[in-house]
Amino acid sequence: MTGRVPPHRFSADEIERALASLPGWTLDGDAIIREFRLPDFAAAIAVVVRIGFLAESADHHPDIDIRWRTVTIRLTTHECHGLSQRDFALAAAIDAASGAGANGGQR
Ligand code: HBI
Repeated sequence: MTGRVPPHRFSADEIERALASLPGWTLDGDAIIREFRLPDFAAAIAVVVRIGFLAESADHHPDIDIRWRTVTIRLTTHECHGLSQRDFALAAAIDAASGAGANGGQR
């Protein structure tokens, strides 16, 4: 534990508003998820490495599922048992790092 104050847990309204600016991300229980389809396995691994560095610098860590060239990212905040600003901030950074931009990312 770091002694940090747990982040604010977003309400359903706050989640809806935050998701409106993150096309491609969907709500899955207490998490948001997005699937990225890359050209091949090596590209998928490269994206995962970029996400890994982002996660470390944010001190916020997604669940990552790699299946051949499909990478599924799942974000939730353990500290508040729900979704927080940390999830949506990292989701936006992941979109930028994946080259997916704000409009789909499915290749
Ligand atoms: N990652 N997804 C996620 N959720 C957290 O609450 C979290 C994390 N990574 C690090 C982290 N919390 C730590 O800051 C605390 O557990 C100390």
